This record gives sequence, structure tokens and C-alpha cells, in this order.
Amino acid sequence: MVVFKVVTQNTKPFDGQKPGTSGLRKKVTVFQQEHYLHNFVQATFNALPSDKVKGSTIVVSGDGRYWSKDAVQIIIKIAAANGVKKVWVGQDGLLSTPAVSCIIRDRVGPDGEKAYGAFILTASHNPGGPHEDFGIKYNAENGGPALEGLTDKIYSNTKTISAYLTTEGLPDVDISSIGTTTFEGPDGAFEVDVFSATEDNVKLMKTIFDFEAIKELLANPKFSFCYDALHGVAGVYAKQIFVEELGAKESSLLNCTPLEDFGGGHPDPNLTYAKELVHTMGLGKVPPANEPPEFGAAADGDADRNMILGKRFFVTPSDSVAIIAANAVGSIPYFSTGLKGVARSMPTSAALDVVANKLELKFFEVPTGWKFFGNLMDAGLCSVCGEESFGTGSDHIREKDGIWAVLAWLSILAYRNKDVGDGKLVTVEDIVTQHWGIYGRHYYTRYDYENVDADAAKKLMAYLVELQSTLPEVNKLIKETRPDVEEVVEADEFEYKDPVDHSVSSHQGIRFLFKDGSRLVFRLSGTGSVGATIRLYIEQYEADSSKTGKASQDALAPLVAIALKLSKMEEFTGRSEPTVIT
Ligand code: G16
Repeated sequence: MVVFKVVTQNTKPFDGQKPGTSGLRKKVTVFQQEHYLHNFVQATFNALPSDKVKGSTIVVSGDGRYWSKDAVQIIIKIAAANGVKKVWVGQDGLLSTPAVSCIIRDRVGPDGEKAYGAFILTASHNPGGPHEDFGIKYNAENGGPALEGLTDKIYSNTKTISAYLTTEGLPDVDISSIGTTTFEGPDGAFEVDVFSATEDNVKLMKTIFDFEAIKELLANPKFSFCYDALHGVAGVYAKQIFVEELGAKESSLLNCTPLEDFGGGHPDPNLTYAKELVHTMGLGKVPPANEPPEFGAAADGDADRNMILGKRFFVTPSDSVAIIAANAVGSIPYFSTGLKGVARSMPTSAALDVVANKLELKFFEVPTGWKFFGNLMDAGLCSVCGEESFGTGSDHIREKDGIWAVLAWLSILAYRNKDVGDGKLVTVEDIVTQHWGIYGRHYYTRYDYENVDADAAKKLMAYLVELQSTLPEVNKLIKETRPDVEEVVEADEFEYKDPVDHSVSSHQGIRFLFKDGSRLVFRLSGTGSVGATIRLYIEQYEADSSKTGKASQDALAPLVAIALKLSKMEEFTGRSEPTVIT
């Protein structure tokens, strides 16, 4: 057996290792600097209780982006040196973010061990490749992203770190084949266990959904299905779940082979970046050669995000979570006894609020960041939650789950079509328009200004905060710009007090709230790797079911004009157009 030693390596702090909305995301070249990743991993171990780390089992894997395999080997060594007893790795270092959450919560090893936490190697929807992004985040014992208390501690450790522990004599481990390799360290045996990326996840999905009902829907000749993994890790799960388990045709999968550079694309499931799917579904500028499928969906690099499309029809993520919540009981066996509550992030539209109100469900509004849902779920307060940023999920794990969202929609479609016989299929568009008929429609759009000069972005935000103290000025400007728009009645910076641990998160987005319930929200993204990304969220509620059929850009045009004018967007950023509109 290979015997290894533990050695101490001196190092110096790097600037800027502050985890963002979901972990540390930087260019690959930044991560490749000597000691850079090592420092962050050691800073994480130093932030955890050492008696918990010693003898523990830790998961290490990710979305397979460029440099992941090197990172897995580096982390295995640092883990071994810090007294971790077992490292669990998905085959080829691949595990989706939701699968990691499931593994931490559900997987039991041969010695009865459970994982204490995980290093997830992903920059999510950001591009990959030698000159693109890499990322790492730590997930805790409940399967969810580390909370702010822990990430603050990690960051503070990165600023003072002077040494890290690693090994001498521990070779790189073969992570391409399933099996356990055992080594001998100063504290005894150290094991690396490589296992199937999909096994635990498939098992869990089968306890949540009625696979037979979905199988029947997929076999219905009137129904057609298309899934685009954008060359992220979702492809591994799509093949196993949609094709092997549910009988979808292999040809219904697009870009389902994981690639280190995502095929040169941007693995972000939205109308701008999921080009092939958008075209196939009839939503591109050029009509497709064939009739579009009835249902289409896409995932991001690490498979926690989802985009849901019907034939020539886009479902906004804010509507998607509201519709899943409204239809969960009946369609999805996991929810047969009802929902404990629902939650959304602040910038997400209030479509979910209306459902919660009507169905008398507990409702929570949290800051952007999936980590904020975890406490609510752990306390049994929330079953379904979602975000405008293409994240939807439930308390089956503590991450958003792209494949789960697709299965939820397929379940709703299966349920609605169970007695369709020779009749007309109930489509995605039918489900959404019926929903608007009952609950009203939240017209919604998001403008992203990516890679803006960081100082300019800060100045714009500071200007908006200042503007909030002079509402009469704001309303004067509104009247001058669009007299047809109602006035702003409240303006603030969103602050959240966690109802479970009572921690307070401030400065979570600048809000302008209008008399008719419309909202403008401005936030700086916490997931970019260079410069700043300004997000502008625009929302308007229409309760009158005869007015819910407008094109959303038409319905929102007045509010867009006001948002751009109020924020002096072009003046501050030099941008006359956003980079992405969703
Ligand atoms: C992460 C978080 C999400 C958040 C999203 C966008 O997702 O988990 O909760 O909504 O970032 O954040 P921001 O607006 O700050 O860029 P992911 O899929 O990137 O891990």
C-alpha cells in the first residue's frame, strides 16, 4: 500500500478570495497560480471545527469544466493532510451541484459513513476553458451552500493564511474508473472512493415523481420532448433519467456530452445563450425546419438551473415556480400531503406570492442566493422555492435542481393529459395561460449589463440609494418620462432577517415600489468573475385576465424607459443596450 506523509507548505495570502453569491469564481488563470486553490481549500478547512474534519468523509467533484481534474487531485491531497478519512468523487470528477447535495444528505458508505461536506468545482453558468472561468464552493452538512457566517470566516482566513497542509508520496488518484483506492497516512487508512455520478440522484428522483406516468406521457405520439444540456454535466443525468429510465428518444437530447469548454458556448440556459434549443423550439429569429417539440428544457454547466419552454413559448422562471407550486399537489407524489410553504428570492416576480395567498401557504421572500432557502427548509417551513435566475427546487435537497424542475413540469403535463385520449393535448402554453387566468400575470424582464467597470457600477448604485431619499424628485421624473405610469410609493434597500437563525443580511438590492405593485430592482451580481454585472429587474402585475396576453416587452416598455432614465444607466456605464435580456 502507498504510504504518504503530511507536510506543511508556506504560502502568502491572495487578494480577493471572497466567496460571492455562490462560491469563489475567477478566471482559470487566476486559480492556476501556485498555492491559489490550496489557500482557499485550507482556509475552508480552518473555518470548520477540526474535530469534525478529522476522520470525516468529504465529497469533491463538479461540472467537469477545464482544470477540474487538476483541482480534484489538489483537494484530495489537502483533505488527506487535514485528517479527512475518505474522499468521495463522482466518476471522472463529475457530479452536478444538486447531485452533490443529494449525496451529502442521502448517501451512506460501506462503513455506514455519511459525508460531512463537499467542495463543488463549478462556475455554474459561466463559460469554461483555459481563458474562461473556474469556481469552487463549499457545501455543508445539510447539503446546502455554506451560509454567510462560514463564508465570512473562510474569507477572513484567506487574508491571514501563512501555510497549508498537503501530502508527500500520495500519487494522483485514477478518478476515471469506479472503485476504492486505499492509502496509508500518519493517521491510518485514507480512501478515495469513485462512484457513479447518477446512482443516488436517480434513486431520489424515483421517490419524488411518478416515473410510470411520465413514461406514458413521453410515449404519447402527440407529445414530443427536447433537452439541451449545453455540454454541461446535466447531460450525464439526462441520458440516465430521460432516456434510460423514462424512454425518451436519444435524439431528443441536444449537447448532452459534457465538455471542458462547453463546446465554446456559454452554459447559461436563457433565451440568449441556449441558441440551439431556442431555435428548435421555434423561438429563434429563423423558423426551424421541423415542427417544434411540445416541450423543451435546458440546464446550465452544473445542472442546477433550468429553462422551460413550450412550443414557440417561453415560461419565465418566476412563473415556472408559481405554476409548480400551484400544481404540485396531485401531479407530484412527493407533495401529496400538501406544501409546507413556498419561497422566492426578492427580485423574483410576485407570481408565487399570489399562489401562496390563494392557497393559504406560508410564504417567504429571501435575498438572492439559494443558501437562504436552506434554513427555511431545515425548519420545515418551505417545500417549493425558486428564483428569477432560472433556479427552481424543493426541500428534497438544499440546492436548486435543473433535472427536478424538468421532471416537475413533465409530471404536471402528464397529470393534465392523463385522460386526453384522442383529444387535444394540454400544452405548456395552455397551462401557463390558464394559470394567468386564475392568478393574473406578472409581466417580467431582466436586463443584465455584464462586465461593466466596477467603479462605474458602484457609483450607479450609490446614486440610486441617494435618489431613494428624494421620492418627490423621483416621481417628478416619472411624470415627465411616462405620465401613464403610477408613482413610486416606497423605495428601499432590501434587508432580510432570517426567521430561523435571526441573522440579518443587508444591502440586498435597491427597490422602487410603485403604487400598482410594479417594481424596479437594481442589484450587482455576485457571480461574475471580472468587472461588475448590473442586474435590472422589471415587473408589472396584471390581474385582469383579458389583459394578460400582451408581449411582455410591450407591457413593460414604460417601466423600462423609467428605469433607464432614473438610473442614468448609459451615463454611468457607457452602455446603450444590456448584454442579455431575459
Ligand atoms: C447562484 C445562486 C443563485 C443566484 C444566482 C445569481 O446561482 O445560487 O441563488 O440567484 O447565483 O446570482 P447573481 O444575481 O448574484 O449573479 P448559480 O447557478 O450561479 O450557482
